[in-house]
Amino acid sequence: MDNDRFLRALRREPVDATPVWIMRQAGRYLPEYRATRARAGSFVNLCKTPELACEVTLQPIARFPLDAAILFSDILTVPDAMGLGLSVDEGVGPRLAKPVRTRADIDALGVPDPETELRYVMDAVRLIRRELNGKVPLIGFAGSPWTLACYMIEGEGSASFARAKALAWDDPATMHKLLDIVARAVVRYLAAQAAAGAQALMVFDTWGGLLAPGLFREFSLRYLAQIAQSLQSDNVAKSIPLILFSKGANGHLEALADTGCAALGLDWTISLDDARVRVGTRVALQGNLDPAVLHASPDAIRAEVGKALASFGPHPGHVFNLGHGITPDVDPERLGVLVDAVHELSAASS
Ligand code: 1CP
Repeated sequence: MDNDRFLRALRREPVDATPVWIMRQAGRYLPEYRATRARAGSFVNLCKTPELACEVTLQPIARFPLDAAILFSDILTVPDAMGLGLSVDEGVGPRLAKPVRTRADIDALGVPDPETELRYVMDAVRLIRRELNGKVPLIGFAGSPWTLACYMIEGEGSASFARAKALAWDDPATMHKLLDIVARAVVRYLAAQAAAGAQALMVFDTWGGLLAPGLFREFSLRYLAQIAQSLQSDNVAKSIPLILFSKGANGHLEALADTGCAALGLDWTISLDDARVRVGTRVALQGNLDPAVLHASPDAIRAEVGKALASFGPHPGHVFNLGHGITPDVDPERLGVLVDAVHELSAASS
């Protein structure tokens, strides 16, 4: 591995400069991404064609000195493989043709075999590893059971996912049945990505923060812990660092750190020093600038990077990132300013 800063930081080992990667670093803010997506014909085709998924994974790595690549795919490939039918239309967002609404719908679900129904993802992981040729590590990922269940029930994005919450309140046993099968699907999927060559794994619990504390523990945290534990009994995945990102769930950082994961992703509503004091040295931390900082001037971006590095302080175990994904309206040059600032300012202070 030419550059192992990211993996060292996840193990809380000293590094020469703080590693940085960006959620959604391959995406619509890059003209080269928009060109490949147009060639693919649709977002789903892009995900399902390993050569094209590999191409867009590598685009941000070619442009910026990022310290990790993330598999180009989507969390909704798993519901798609479970038979729900994913489409992503320009300007509309993801949609599932056959959402699950009844106990019978949920009883009919099975755990997909990653090397058949999700073979295109495993082929993409193998191809990306070959093309990266040791330049930077590759991150594999999946959605959390709660976040996937939100989309599986609703059939599309939502501000509140009220239909999913209503199922949790009205029929908790059925909700648990759904979360359990999705959790088992996610474990198999992540273990298969590790076997195919992913060098770190991340679980996106994007909608965990929509849940009140009791509901979060019962319907989100429990399944994140189940995933962390199950991966520990997989021969390959047990040695691969796991990052959990529960957006908006800062009230639960200690409990998330106790799941056995290697690192926690943080959104921008908590400072890195507060988070570090709360979780101690149990886990590394990944984050956490407000993505909107990329609309500010280069000077302001550098200043905010400096403040975040100072907030984390001179300790091992920081992976720099935004607190959520980069948005399509960002000028790519601003991301270059951020990445350079992370390396320069952290190297100067270490
Ligand atoms: O039109 C397009 O090109 C589609 C836009 C797009 C992109 C670039 C979607 C549809 N997905 C992706 C890629 C993607 N999705 C990655 C790629 C790797 C990277 O560079 O980071 C990853 C990790 C995801 C994960 C994902 N998909 C999440 C979790 C992370 C997060 O941002 O919170 C979620 C919630 C989704 C669902 C989804 N897929 C696409 C969109 C626009 C959304 C969000 C929909 C909503 O707001 O509910």
